[in-house]
This record gives sequence, structure tokens and C-alpha cells, in this order.
Amino acid sequence: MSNTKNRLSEEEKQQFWEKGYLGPYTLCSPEDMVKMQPEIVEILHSDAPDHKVREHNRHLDYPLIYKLATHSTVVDRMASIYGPDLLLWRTNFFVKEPGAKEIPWHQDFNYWPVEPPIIISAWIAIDSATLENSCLQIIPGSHRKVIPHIKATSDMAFNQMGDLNYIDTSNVVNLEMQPGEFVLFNERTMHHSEANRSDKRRIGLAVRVIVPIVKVFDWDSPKHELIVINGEDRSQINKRS
Ligand SMILES: O=C(O)CCC(=O)C(=O)O
Repeated sequence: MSNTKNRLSEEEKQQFWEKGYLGPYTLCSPEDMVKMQPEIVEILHSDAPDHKVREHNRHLDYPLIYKLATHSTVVDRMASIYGPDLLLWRTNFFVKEPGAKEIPWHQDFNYWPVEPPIIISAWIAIDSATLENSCLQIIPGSHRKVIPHIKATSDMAFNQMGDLNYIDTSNVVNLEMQPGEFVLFNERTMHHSEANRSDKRRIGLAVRVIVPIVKVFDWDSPKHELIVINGEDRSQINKRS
């Protein structure tokens, strides 16, 4: 349910426009998130119906993931910036076990089949995420430039990466989070995470939300569809539940 206390102040909106990110904010207490971890791990070990990747779009088959992705602490803040009409496009777990590879510096919209590319992401910490176990890192203001992406090296978790010749990492922000905290960023905010050199797992849930004028060209599975999570879908240009 919507709660006015989640609405963003003018200063926060200004930060999102200028720096391309906001947070961390609290969705739930660390204790509450720790209680949810066993169910989340079980979900990640179960086959996703109609989908080959267990980490993707589990909001479609598990109410717990849907509840986290559409929590009012997240959605009200998104609506403060992007307006009342919001559609949930995708969710993805990023599971980084000890030894997991580096996720290279990248801008998400480089990879995604949507037009125009207007997407707000929430990244929710399921485990505690620290520098030690490869927390998310971002470059404030990087969303205001498009960075060329090139083939990634074999030590990276993705096939493509932002070209380091065009990326200034001198003002990186380390988004260390407790379980139950989250951050918001947009489709061009440059982000990354180091290889997990610790002995601690790090799971995050990324929630991708679009506005109704955005056309989705490719669906992740036959059952994949958009869900109206706030307001309404007056454009009706996409497959929807
Ligand atoms: O979880 C990570 O380390 C990377 C997350 C990411 O690339 C994303 O949410 O787009």
C-alpha cells in the first residue's frame, strides 16, 4: 500500500537527476530479511517454470519475490520520480558465491530490448553486501554520457563491458548495504561489482521497472509479461497480465 512517507524530497529527486542513483533506503530490517533468506535460497534452487534461468523473473511464480519487488518503500519512491504509472518488467537475482567473477563496469541499457530505454532499477540486498564480498559500486553522474561497450575479458561475468578508456573511476561510490536495504539507479548509471574474494555469499535482487510508453521487444519466456504495479497502463503497447 502506498505511503506518503516514502515520497522523495526535492533534494532527493535532484540527486537522482544529477547523480543517477539514490539510497540506500530500508525496505525491511536486517533480521526480517535474514528470516526470508532460506526461502529465497530454496527458490533459487527450484526450476523456474517455463524459463531456463533460475535467477530470472521469480516474481512470476513466487509471491515472496513479488512482494519484495513491489514493496511500497520501493514503488512509492520510483513513482516520485517517474510518475504514477509503473510496470514491473523483470526481476533478476545476482548471486555471488565466494570466488564469483567480477561484474564489469556497464550501463544496463546497452543490453536491453526496450525502446525508449527508460528503466529504473532497485537493487535489494538479500545478504549483507560489503566491499569485502563485492558490493555494488557506481559512478555518480555517469548516466549523463553513453559509454561504448566492448567484448569483455574472460575473467568477467558478462560478455560485454564498458570500455575503460571512457570511464573515470576516480569518484566511485561503494553501495555497502545491510540485508533489507536497497538503492535505486537508472538504465545509464555505470555500475559494477568486484570478484567476490571473501568467503561470504552475496545475493542481491534487481527489480526493473518501466513506464507505459516503453516498448518491450523481446520476452524472457512465453509466460513473461508486464505487471502494473502502480497507477495504470494507458499506452497498452505491451503484453500484460
Ligand atoms: O549485483 C551485481 O553485482 C551487479 C548488478 C547489476 O549489474 C544490475 O543490477 O544491473
